Amino acid sequence: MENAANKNAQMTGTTPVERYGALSVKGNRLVDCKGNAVTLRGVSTHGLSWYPQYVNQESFRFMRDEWGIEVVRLAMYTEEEDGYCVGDDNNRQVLKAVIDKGVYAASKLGLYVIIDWHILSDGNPNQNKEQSLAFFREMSERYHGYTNVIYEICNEPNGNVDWPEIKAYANEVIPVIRENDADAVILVGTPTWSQEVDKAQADPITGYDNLMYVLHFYADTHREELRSKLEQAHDGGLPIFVSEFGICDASGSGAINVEEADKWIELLESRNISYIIWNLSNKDETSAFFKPSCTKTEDYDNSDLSESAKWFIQRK
Ligand code: IDC
Repeated sequence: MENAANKNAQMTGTTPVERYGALSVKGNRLVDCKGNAVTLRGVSTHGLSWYPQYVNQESFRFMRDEWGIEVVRLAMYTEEEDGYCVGDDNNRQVLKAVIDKGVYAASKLGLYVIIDWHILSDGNPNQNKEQSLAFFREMSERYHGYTNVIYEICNEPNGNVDWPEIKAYANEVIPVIRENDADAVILVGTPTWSQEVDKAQADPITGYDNLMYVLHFYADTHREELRSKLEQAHDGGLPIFVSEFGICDASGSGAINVEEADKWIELLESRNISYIIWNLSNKDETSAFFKPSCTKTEDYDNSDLSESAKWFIQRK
């Protein structure tokens, strides 16, 4: 990461959390504890049930020091692959232990960390709302003292669900988090796989501080049209956080499109919009950071990395 913040970090030896402190939202910007706009750049795990091995302190340390990563997103599927809402209580304990390990590692290293309720095939967040309420109650009780924790309450609403239903869901989950944690940044997904930020901008959630709205893109699928949707919503005052993107197509695989990806990053950087790339795994798909042949979970070499990973490390 050849940007000023990272060079500064290398010179001063400070961590992201030492540099920015407690984050909040001012207007359409994420800001640091001094009120200055901050752009976080980071990586998302794959599903925590699928690829828990990448959630470890040495992996995070390497990514912070060698790649300049400032935030890690812990993607916990709710339905797919032993998701939180489909397995038994033992499965839920296992997943929470991975989250705990991730939050602890990030905190030791001064990284920001996102706890992501990763709805996907369960496109309507209300489908597992009771479990979500219980989960975020527990998470916010546990981590309210951690200034580096960010909550993402619904990855990608999709299918037969529109903004009013998502908003109603958010209006139940947010107060549960706020009972324990008055200030943490909370990310809210938007309709159509977190693309319709225009709908949130037209009818934002009121009564709470430090909310941001999520936009996701996969650069070979989502191009100018989605960029202009982002620009309009952002110009209209909506605080936006790109908590997941890929430079391949929306399947998470296929050819990577560097030209479109560069246009996206230029736009995000120009507006101080934070962005997190999908995904930390060695799955045989182009969005995965590691080649299938790489089984390391720390101390990565350049030759272990996919084209997506190499692009990101250079570009961000
Ligand atoms: C993909 C994974 C893939 C997995 C699939 C289904 O890359 O290995 O089999 O999910 O669980 C999203 C989702 C994210 C998807 C990703 C790529 O948030 O879970 O991951 N994607 O399809 N939204 C748009 C794309």
